[in-house]
Amino acid sequence: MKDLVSPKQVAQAIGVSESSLKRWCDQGLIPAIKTAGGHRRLAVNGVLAYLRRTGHPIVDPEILGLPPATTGGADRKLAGERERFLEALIGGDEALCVQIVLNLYLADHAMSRICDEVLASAFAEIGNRWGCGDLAVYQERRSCELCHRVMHEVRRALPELPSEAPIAVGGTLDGDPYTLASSMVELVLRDLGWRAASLGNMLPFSTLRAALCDTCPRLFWLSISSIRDLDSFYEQFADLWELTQDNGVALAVGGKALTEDVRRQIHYSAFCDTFEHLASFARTLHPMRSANAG
Ligand code: B12
Repeated sequence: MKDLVSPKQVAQAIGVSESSLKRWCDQGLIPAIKTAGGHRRLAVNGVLAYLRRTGHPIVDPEILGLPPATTGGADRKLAGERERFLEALIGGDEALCVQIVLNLYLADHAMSRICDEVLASAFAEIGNRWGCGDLAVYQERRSCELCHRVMHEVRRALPELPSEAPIAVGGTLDGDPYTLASSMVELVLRDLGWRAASLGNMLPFSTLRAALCDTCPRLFWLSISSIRDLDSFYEQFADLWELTQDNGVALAVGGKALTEDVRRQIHYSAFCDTFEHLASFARTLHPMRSANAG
């Protein structure tokens, strides 16, 4: 995806006249900056936000640096794209994966639902096929790498956030190699208007406490798919919880390792089975527009 483009390029990419495009910029519908020479330049993520809001289609995505067949506008159903995404992921077709997710985003599906119903659902199936020996280990690993690259591209497509947007940070604990869920949390929250940043994975509690004090978030998240030592986890988690409470920070947790037994031993603000749960919780802290329901 390109960063900045001219009004003429955008007009060609979406099949409208350059004068209409300039009018939309002047009306503030699409954010534009002016170069030193006085020429307008448009950020591609700002253009995509406009296309998402209005459902306007793209006719020549390559001008914007998007994968071919990124058409936007179309009435795309999540269920219809799930299988296509899974096969593209397993086949290692990165451009097709990016295109599928961007088209769902442009069709105004909430990122929480795209992550739950397309991305996470694909990995559940990859786990099943791997468990049955129907998928080579390299295909599973490549799918993880590819999914991270897809999420990186989609994150660039999301609009800039105002400096007053609430902050959210989080990651995974030391001993937990699962990276996908935390990156998805970042996307889901950014789509809801949060300045969310995943701190990465394998983070010792000491550095999580430091991050919490340094970044002053409104929301802190932990994705917990694997716990190395339960006793030390309970002890350190309790300290982290206390720190969140002292600083007025909400603590949202999720992940397979948080069984009912484990959850009974810890305190948190919200446990989320899905990204939709997280979106509902996040909206109670910071209300935002709701995207397409379907
Ligand atoms: C990818 C993967 C790996 C990769 C991860 C790489 C990476 N970069 O992340 C690697 C190679 C590390 C791996 C290793 C192993 N894996 Co593995 N793995 C998977 C797989 C295919 C996908 C997991 C994933 O990331 N899914 C995508 C995320 C988004 O979905 P999710 O974790 O289900 O999260 C959902 C919710 O929990 C929630 N959520 C999660 N975190 C959070 C956080 C917040 C804040 C919120 C709001 C929500 C939320 O959001 C999601 C909503 O749908 C699963 C299959 C499956 N069914 O889960 C197997 C799976 C989990 N692995 C399994 C196994 C057996 C292993 C290994 C033991 C294999 C081995 N012999 O080495 C090791 C163990 C590693 C360890 N220390 O724990 C089994 C677990 C079986 C069990 N019951 O325990 C599974 C289920 C595969 C299977 N069908 O057998 N694995």
